[in-house]
Parts: sequence; C-alpha cells; structure tokens
Amino acid sequence: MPQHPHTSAGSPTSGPRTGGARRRRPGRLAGAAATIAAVVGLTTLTGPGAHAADNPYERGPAPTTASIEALRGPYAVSETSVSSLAVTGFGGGTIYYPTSTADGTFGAVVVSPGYTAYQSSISWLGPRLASQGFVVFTIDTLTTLDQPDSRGRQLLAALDYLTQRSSVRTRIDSSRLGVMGHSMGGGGTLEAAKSRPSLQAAIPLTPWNLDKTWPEVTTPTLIIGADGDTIAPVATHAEPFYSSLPSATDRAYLELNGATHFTPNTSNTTIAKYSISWLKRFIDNDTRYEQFLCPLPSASLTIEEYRGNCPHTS
Ligand code: 9J3
Ligand code: ZN
Repeated sequence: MPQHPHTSAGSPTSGPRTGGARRRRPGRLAGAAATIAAVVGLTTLTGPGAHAADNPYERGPAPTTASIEALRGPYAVSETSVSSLAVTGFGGGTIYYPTSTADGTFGAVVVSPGYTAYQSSISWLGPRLASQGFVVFTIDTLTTLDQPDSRGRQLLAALDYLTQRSSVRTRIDSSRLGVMGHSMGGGGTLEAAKSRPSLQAAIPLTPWNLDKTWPEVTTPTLIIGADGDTIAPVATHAEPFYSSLPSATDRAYLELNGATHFTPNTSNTTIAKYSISWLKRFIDNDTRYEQFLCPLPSASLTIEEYRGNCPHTS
C-alpha cells in the first residue's frame, strides 16, 4: 500500500524575514511572529507524525486479516441502555461505543433485529463492531411484528436519536452513518437506505422483503445471504435485492456457505470481517480496508459465493 505524501516538511524558519524592520516597526514583528506561530501550528497538525491528516475519518491501526477476524478490535467498549420509554419512533436499545474520546468522533451504525425478535438476537454485533471504532446501536422495534418498511423508519428514528439526543451524541460524526439489520430488519435496512441516501453504508443480513427491487439505493450496500435459508431464500430475497441495486452503486453480495436464516443471530467471523471492512471503507472512507474487498473474496469453506464491484474510488 503506497504511503501518502505528507506536506509541511518545510521549516517555519522559512517564513518572512523581519530583521531590518525590527526597530522601526515593532508592529510588523508581532505580525510576523503571529505568522510564524500559525505556520508552526499548521506544521504540527499536518506533520509527518499526524498520519490521520491524510483521512480525517481513519481510526485505529492498520488492519490485518487477524485484526478483522478477531472477537474484539483495538478499542475498549462501554455500553449504555436506552429505555423504550425515553424515545419515540423505535423501541429503545443498547449503545456500544469506544470508551476513549482521545481519537475524536466516530461513525455510527444502527442494527435492527428481525420478525418476532429482540435486540438480543443481534447483540453480538454491538461490541464486535464498536471495538473496531464505531458507535453501534442495537435496537428493539416498537413491536416484534413490525414489517420491513416500519423497521426502516425505526432505524432512521434511532439514528436521529443517537446523533441528536443520546448521551453519546458528541462522540459521533453525524455525517458518517450506516444501517444494518437481520431478516425483516435487513429488509428495513434497504428501506432506510432508499429513503435516506445520505447514509454511507448499509448491510442487510439474510434480508426479507416483499419488495424485490432496489434501483433507488445509492448507499454502498453489502447484502449477506445464507445458502441454506428457507425463510428468506436467497433466490427470492438476497440475490434479487443485490441484482436490482444500480451497478453504479458500490454493492456486494456475500452468500454464506453452510448457513441458515439464523446464522446472523450468533457470533460469526465471516459476517464480522466483511461488515467491518464495508463499514470502515464506506463510513470512514478508510482505503486501508479495501484489500479485504478487492479483489473480490473467493469461494471458501465459509463463502458460498461473492459478487460485487471493487469499491468505486471516492
Ligand atoms: O424477520 C424475519 O425473520 C422475516 C422472515 C419471516 O418470518 O417472514 C414471514 C412473514
Ligand atoms: Zn423496489
């Protein structure tokens, strides 16, 4: 991976000379000193030590296959529960977030469960993703029987709560948001992306929806299906959902091998590693993760099939 060039190798002593003016025009000396101070400050911000200046959204160390497969990433995680009584438009949930504020703000992701299910069915994703450097909100829905269109609205209500009213709102960069969900929550993930194109990433997990076509979606979308899904069979759900996304949209289809509709309900390293890569690449614009998405992953013991494009350059 190429090193990005850094600016500001120049010394601040190359600023304006003030020698001859010193006695006669002390005001200019003060002005020059301020200029030098400004240059020094700029040098400090953009100097060789400040790697994050290349991409202000990059968080955490350079990734490896081991780091994205690990049960936990580099950030210690805290959590806070949100009562359904304290919010409107969704059913409350649990926010998982990096404990430290030393690295600035993070992107954020809301995750919806499926039909008849609770946040507990997708809770493994909370600390798994948050420890990589995201604020993650696993939610309950208003009722467990809510349909995908309702789940899509609830994902957006939860994002709005998270960025505008939650106790962690100041830790979030509200321009870098994503949505995920299982089954009808995955169908809702597509609904949310369709109605809010400013979303930076969407990941439907074994998604279910009666609407089979999603040409309206421009948000980068990774659809994860399961080869043995008999509740939302990939042939009538995940595959047509993927195929109907515009080819100009960053999109991918990952079909899990030896998996069922409920595989996303327990800790799963294939789901985690490609979800982390997708969120990092598109929410954080972090091209260090492109190595895991492009060239496209090959079929393997855990991947039945992978389709998609290499990320369009931002
Ligand atoms: O959220 C889901 O698991 C959707 C699959 C389902 O039960 O659909 C039946 C209407
Ligand atoms: Zn449609």
